[in-house]
Amino acid sequence: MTEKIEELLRRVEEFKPQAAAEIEEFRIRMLGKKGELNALMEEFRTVAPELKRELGQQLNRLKTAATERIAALREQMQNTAEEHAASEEDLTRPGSADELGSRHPISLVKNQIVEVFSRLGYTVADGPEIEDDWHVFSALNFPPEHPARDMQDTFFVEKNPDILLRTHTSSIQVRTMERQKPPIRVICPGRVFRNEAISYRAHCIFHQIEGLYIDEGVSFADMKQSLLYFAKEIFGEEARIRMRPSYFPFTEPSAEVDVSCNLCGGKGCAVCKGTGWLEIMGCGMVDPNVLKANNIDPEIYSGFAFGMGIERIAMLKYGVKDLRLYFENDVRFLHQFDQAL
Ligand code: 2U9
Repeated sequence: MTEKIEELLRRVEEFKPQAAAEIEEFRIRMLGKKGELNALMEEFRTVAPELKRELGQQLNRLKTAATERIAALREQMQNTAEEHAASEEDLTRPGSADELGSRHPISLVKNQIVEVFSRLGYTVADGPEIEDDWHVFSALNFPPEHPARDMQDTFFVEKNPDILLRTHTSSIQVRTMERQKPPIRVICPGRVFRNEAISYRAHCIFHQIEGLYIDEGVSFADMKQSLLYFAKEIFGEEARIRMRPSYFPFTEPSAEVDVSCNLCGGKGCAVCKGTGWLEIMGCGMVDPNVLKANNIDPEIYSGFAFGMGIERIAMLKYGVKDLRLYFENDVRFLHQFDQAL
């Protein structure tokens, strides 16, 4: 009988249930009415009186061990089930939405401008940001001593006077003329670099968009009408433009273009500083020297070009007061353009 008790004790210790139902089965088999312990109790009645004391104690130990083990296993099983339930996703909860980004205002305005000119038959051209002197200065009629060629104004790569970061996107048009014969009608957006101190109104990196149209018989009147169309598309149907004489090495004659102030309708306000006009771009008829330098005969062809800072157009369109906001990528600034076109 002692051997049987010891064997049952071992089974109690080694019992490792996988599910709660197995514990209950085990309890019935061990402690139930027709279980192992009761069977031993029956046998106990028939043993010799001198063995009763010792065997009685052994039976009590077995009963206690089985009862305690069953209680401990039940508790353990309960805790595991609770932990499992807590770690499990509640599939009935609403999903957490991924936050959507928005287009950067510079991209928004660039896309709008490209769209306007593509309706006039322009195609988009691209080019490298690291350029050489020819494509940025020489092919564009910059004289050798022009201040833009100075270290003060231009970033040179490893102090090599021939390799530099483009200061305007005009180098893209020069590369277009190398590849393509007139008629040429391109719009060139891109990032440009100038050695300037950073402030609310200037940055060493900014974005330009430039256009070039070369064909036989292209006139100043064509340019004026194209730019008026552009101004109306970007600033509204009531927009008007005016041109003031200016100077650029690559165009002759050259002009600065103003648009009527879209805030006061031209009456004069704080934004247009009482003038009723806002400067938006520069333009001009391509200088014959530029055509010649790019193997285009100025006796046959003429053309116009224009250029504008995208940051400036976006400032005027959206009322952005500080240029630095475009580069900081503060989501509070960027999210204001969620609904913009
Ligand atoms: C070629 C020939 C002519 C591009 C032009 C401007 C006038 C101009 C400035 C506006 C503000 C640059 O961002 S800004 O600082 N640009 O005023 N740009 S005409 O003329 C060209 C370009 C390429 C072959």
